[in-house]
Amino acid sequence: AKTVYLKDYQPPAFSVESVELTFSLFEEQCQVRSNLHIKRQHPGQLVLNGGQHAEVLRVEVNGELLHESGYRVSGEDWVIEAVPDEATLTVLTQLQPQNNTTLEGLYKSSSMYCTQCEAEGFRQITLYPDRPDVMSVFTTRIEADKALYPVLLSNGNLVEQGELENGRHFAVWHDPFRKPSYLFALVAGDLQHIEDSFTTMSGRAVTLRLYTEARNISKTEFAMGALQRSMKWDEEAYGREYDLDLFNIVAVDDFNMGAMENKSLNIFNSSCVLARADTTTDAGFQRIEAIVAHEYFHNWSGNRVTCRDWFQLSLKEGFTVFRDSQFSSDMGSAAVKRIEDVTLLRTAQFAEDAGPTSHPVRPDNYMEISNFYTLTIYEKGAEVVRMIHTLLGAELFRQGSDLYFERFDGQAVTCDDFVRCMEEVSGRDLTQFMRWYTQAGTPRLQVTDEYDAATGTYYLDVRQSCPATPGQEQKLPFHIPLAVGLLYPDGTEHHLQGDSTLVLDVTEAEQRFMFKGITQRPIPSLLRGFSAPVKLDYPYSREELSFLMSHDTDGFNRWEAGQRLAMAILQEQIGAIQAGEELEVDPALIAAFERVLDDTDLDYAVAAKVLTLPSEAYLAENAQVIDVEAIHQARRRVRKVLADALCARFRERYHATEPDGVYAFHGSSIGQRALNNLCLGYLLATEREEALELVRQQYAEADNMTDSMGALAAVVHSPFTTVADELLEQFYGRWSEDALVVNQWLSLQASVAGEGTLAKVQSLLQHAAFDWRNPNKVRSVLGAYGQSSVGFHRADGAGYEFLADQVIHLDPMNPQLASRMVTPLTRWRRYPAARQAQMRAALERIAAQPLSKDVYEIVSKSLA
Ligand code: B3K
Ligand code: ZN
Repeated sequence: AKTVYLKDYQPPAFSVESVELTFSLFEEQCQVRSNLHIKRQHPGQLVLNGGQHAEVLRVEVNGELLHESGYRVSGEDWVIEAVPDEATLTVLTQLQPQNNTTLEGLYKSSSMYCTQCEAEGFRQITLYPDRPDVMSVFTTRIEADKALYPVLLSNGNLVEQGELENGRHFAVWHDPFRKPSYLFALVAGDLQHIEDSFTTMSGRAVTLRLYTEARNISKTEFAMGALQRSMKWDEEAYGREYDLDLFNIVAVDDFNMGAMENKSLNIFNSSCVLARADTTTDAGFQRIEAIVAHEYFHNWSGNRVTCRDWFQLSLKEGFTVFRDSQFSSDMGSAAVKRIEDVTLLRTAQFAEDAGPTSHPVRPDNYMEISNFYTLTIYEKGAEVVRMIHTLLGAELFRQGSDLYFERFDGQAVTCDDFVRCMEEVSGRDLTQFMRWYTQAGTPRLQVTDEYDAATGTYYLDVRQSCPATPGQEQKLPFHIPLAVGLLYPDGTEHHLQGDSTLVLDVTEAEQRFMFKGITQRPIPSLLRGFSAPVKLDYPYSREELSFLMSHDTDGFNRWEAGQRLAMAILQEQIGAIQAGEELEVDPALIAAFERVLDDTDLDYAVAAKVLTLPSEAYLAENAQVIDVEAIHQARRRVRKVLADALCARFRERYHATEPDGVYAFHGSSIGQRALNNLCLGYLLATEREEALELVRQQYAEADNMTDSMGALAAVVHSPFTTVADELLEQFYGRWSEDALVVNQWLSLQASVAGEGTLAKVQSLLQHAAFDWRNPNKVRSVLGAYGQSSVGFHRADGAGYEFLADQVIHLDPMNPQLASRMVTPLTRWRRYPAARQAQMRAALERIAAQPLSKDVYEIVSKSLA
């Protein structure tokens, strides 16, 4: 497969001033006629991209059939040799959406047609300069059978509709905003909708519609509210107003990603938009609210201002994730949101950054761009924007974003353009900061300190480094905002330049910071709020961590101190298990947990986070060599010790926080349920029968999915397998008609860390509820299985063999999805030698197959 390089970027020779598309949809085939009005901008050839799903029937230039001598085909691209500087091109293609299982381009999901064009799906519909820096005005005519497809949607405004012969009808949509082809969308189906409205800050009345198949209409209300909240928030927080009279959201069942921000016609994976209290957990609601916001925010950060090329993907994704995380913070608990974001980053993104597919926030090469919709582009990209926000402060950051949107409205730009706006408004030099965009890998900060009582001076010595990553042996120092506070042993805080938190600019490989007027040796609170995506070492004693857990004024760092304490204790247990020794679990952890359980003033949701031990994935990420069994056993053991020691406390807190009345999705009751379910989990970890009774009772009485799932998950992950099987069966019996609930049921079973999981997963693939064509099902089973700890990492290597077989099976159907499923195997270098060999063998077996570009890129990079 060919590699594309950032350094080879050339602006397009031709612009497309406007484009008219006509889709004639029939059951056996669809025809697409496209008229492109092109105009020369630069010297060079006209390149039209094509794809294997679009059969080209005819190409005309200014109404004349294009002769064979007039073009050459290179791969799937058409290079048109002789074309006037201004011309109209007509392209006729034929598609078979019903056979398109890649879910890219135009395809069928259930009974509806829909499109997914980002990044390079539009070329699967028609020949087109399918690159984000070609922006055009689209007019789209759709013709289809009226009975089967009463609803016909595309971007912009509906300008015409009417009847045709043979029971067919048509609709014409016009989008006045210039946009790249990746933002084009079309939907045709038998859909119901709900409607509401939003009045923008300048008084424009916007009609909001949410479309689904009839059976899902009762799950649409929450997303509609989330959309309205997002529209309001973007006006208040960023001054961004919606720009058309209509905004549509459509839910589809078969979708490779979460959702897509097509101009005025967002298309969502049904799992990321449909919600109801009895079918959706609190976490599910929160995720939906965040994704609705994310896609809506793209209207400015992505659509009005888009990316020049796909290397700049984080320009829109990093910024938009940052924006949606600010929104979620404002809607709920800021501390909890930060803890969740950092948890995801430190487990999944750090692991990616330490693996064979590690890449910078702005990559400089790729084979298949679909492989670059990664945690690094999204989550680390958001952290990079967040650091700019920290360095500039909220006010200057807002000025910078205003300047960015104003200056580049209607353009396709780069990450440098974004950062330059931030430099201009602030007068800060962000040249060194740009290394966050170009250097991959997670930097490490090693901090030590010194206190000179005689002069009242305190020193922090900071040393930074960054491991080598593929293609980048040496790293230059990063510009790292390090937020610090200093606490005295009595719990008071030293004020640094009038504030409790000071942001240090770490820019050198080794740097000393000096603080004067320090009256006693302080305990440093470092990297407050996780001010940079780095690994931080400081030789904290367990006493200091316990102290920070109670006294730090930074909510994030109070949680972090608890995590560090638990990590230290878990890591020594792992060591003991490896040495075949018994080691007492440090009572400091029990005491710390007890204090949290006794603190009834502490926010429930925060308490639930503090009482959650670092995950096996996080322990693995922090291990030199990942010993899956030892990690699993150590965490189980510590959990059991905590549960036994604090059993009465957990029972008290469980009963004390009975949720009040009927289910409501709002802050305090979300926290209550989180804490209740956490306590229930610990109670069951004692393995006492009485805990099992509580589980049964909660399961039987629950009026919402959070509590049903809380009970079910607790027992499924426990040794009480008979009860687990009984409840699983009951659950399926109740929900077998609801695919989104069944997916939760599938993934719960596939994620069990146990010997029996492989056999279970094999049987789930044969279950009536499973469907290879539906990515949510595949993710629920294979994706969850890859995360099942000792369930997947079996000593006999059968988990790896199995996953390789499934990837080989899936790749011809859906390369994008197959490529995602390979991820757990790519991390082979982190495991002991025997596992390495087994994982490599599985990868080599995949590599020996004829593969899609997607899977080939991931597998070949992993074996390199
Ligand atoms: N921009 C889309 C991602 C599309 C991925 C295509 N392979 C979703 C989002 O980030 O909002
Ligand atoms: Zn996005």
